[in-house]
Amino acid sequence: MANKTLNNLLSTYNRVPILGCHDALSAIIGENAGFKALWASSLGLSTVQGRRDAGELTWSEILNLASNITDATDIPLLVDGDNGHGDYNITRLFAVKLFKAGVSGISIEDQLFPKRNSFMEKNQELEDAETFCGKIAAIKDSLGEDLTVVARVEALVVGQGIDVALDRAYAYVEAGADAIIIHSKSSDASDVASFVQSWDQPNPLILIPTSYHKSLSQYIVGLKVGGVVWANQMLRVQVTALQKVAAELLANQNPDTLEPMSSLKEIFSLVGLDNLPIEDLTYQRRSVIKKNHD
Ligand code: SPV
Ligand code: MG
Repeated sequence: MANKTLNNLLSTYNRVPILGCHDALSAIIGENAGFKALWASSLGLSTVQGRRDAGELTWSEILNLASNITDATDIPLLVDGDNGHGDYNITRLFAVKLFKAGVSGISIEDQLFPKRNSFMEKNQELEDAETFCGKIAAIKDSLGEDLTVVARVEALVVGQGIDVALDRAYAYVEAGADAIIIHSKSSDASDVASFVQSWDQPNPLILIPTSYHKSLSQYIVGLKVGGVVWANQMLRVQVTALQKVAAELLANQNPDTLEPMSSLKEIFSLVGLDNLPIEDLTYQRRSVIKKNHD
């Protein structure tokens, strides 16, 4: 068992909803809404930096972005660590730094460097299982129970079958993975559902139903799943909203047409700016207690 809080959540097999966030603000909003865990999406983190989800953010940039999230929230953060951003040594270093930044878990996926977003047209290549197992073991040997290691299986994404996916998942658990993400870019959830039905290990499974959420509903009852990551809906809705605002402001120069819109008071309260006046009173000129020196 690794990071207890995240593992406890996943081990209830309650299909814990995990919110994909892309910065501290989206993470705060998720926590306030009641989510019990967060996913720092590589797609989200990259896109809000104007980068492509193809390994263009370095691991140290991701570390900084992830620490903005852990500083701002109190619920467990699972960081999408792509393929570890290098060999076992770099992957381990990245994981150790994430742990020190307050991250609860890292997900690494069995794609060759440089990674490509799973939804890109061209299939990416898988890393050989032995090399990938070395990355898992290196993290576990350094961090043991402190960090949850989630191994993400991309076999279905590249068109390999359930048997390959299962073989890989068993090997990753043997190497020390605490949980498995079985990913798919299909709109049909049947392969993912078969994988879940065949899985006989205690290590929880996590799903990311970006493309197959509609189809999943017919299988989900009875599926033993630890967590469900809603990876990029916050990002996508934000983009639509921002595009609409930009177009309307340019066209109308009238913010009233944008209502409902968060008040400044609400913006202040999201990050605690409204606490500052009382903090100013307490700390800005702290009264000095005079000692009696006689
Ligand atoms: C991410 O959020 O970056 C993911 C999930 O890896 S997905 O984009 O759905 O593959
Ligand atoms: Mg990703």
